[in-house]
Amino acid sequence: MSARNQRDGHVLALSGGVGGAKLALGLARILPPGKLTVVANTGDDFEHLGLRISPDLDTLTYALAGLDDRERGWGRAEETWTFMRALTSLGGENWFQLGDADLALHVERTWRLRTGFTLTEVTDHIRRTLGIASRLLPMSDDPVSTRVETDEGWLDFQDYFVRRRCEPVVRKVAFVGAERARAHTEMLAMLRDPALRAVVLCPSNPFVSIEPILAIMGVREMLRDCPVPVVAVSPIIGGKAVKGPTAKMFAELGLEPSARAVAERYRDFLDAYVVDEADAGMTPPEGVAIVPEKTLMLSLEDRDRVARAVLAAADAVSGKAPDGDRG
Ligand code: FO1
Repeated sequence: MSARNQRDGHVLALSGGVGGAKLALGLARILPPGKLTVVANTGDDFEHLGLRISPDLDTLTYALAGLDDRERGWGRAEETWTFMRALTSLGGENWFQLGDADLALHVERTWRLRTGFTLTEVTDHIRRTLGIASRLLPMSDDPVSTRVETDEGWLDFQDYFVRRRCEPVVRKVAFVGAERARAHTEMLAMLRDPALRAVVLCPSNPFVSIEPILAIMGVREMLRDCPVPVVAVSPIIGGKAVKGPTAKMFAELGLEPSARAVAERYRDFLDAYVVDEADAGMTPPEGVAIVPEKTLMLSLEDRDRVARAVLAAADAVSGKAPDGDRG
């Protein structure tokens, strides 16, 4: 089959970690196997205790493999913590929790990267061994590091997010390396492929999960010229971020923490915007269709429902009648 046919009806999703992974799983569950490619933010990646850690790729991997810890939102279910206890007793840095099974993933990735595999190759190897049908790609194989300027100076993202628990006041967010990084070729090819069904922005933090992807050369421009519908799900419900520091960051960056404020940041390429019913009354940016839905995703059924609403919104924009088997 030519690449074009293979991509007929294919969906490309852009995602960060926790919130985005819920929708990515919903999309994977309702689409035919292999019809979903998820591009993950790698701005959160960092080296810790000599290990190469890619938190958003990990969260997406575990969610798509059904191995994720639903309460925590990150890391593996049924985890044990012998390594962390032993590390602590050795006086090691224990602010970043690494479960025993999770540790195996970081060791395997670090070893494979060190022997010369790319992050794309390592990610593909891991998702295949875990039986994940969807493709999972880093936004780039080049390093991009999200850093936040706070009232205590510049901090690496995990330092701010985990070690300091988002307490410092954020003034600016920067994506170091984004201007030099090469966007993943698969992502670029998909962004200009009219055979695609939709491009989906998952409900992740716009500042530190979605915008690192958009900051890479060419990505935002290609989204603007995308030949297929671009649909986003709001990460904010009724002025409160579902999880994580999104609403606090909005306030500290002087932006109203609302579904509308997020839509404004995507207005130059967005076709449709799935918002919670609590935000159904918002005035959309010019040319953006608003789709009210119950967007809080706690159960698997919630994930499926929101995924269906996203695809229905995309089909409505492209005027495709959603036939049965299209999920
Ligand atoms: N988040 C935390 O709040 N505390 C942790 O100790 C922690 C450990 C961790 C280990 C592996 C991993 O893949 C993710 C982990 N996360 C932890 C989550 C991670 O920091 C965030 O999910 C993303 O960076 C933000 O999207």
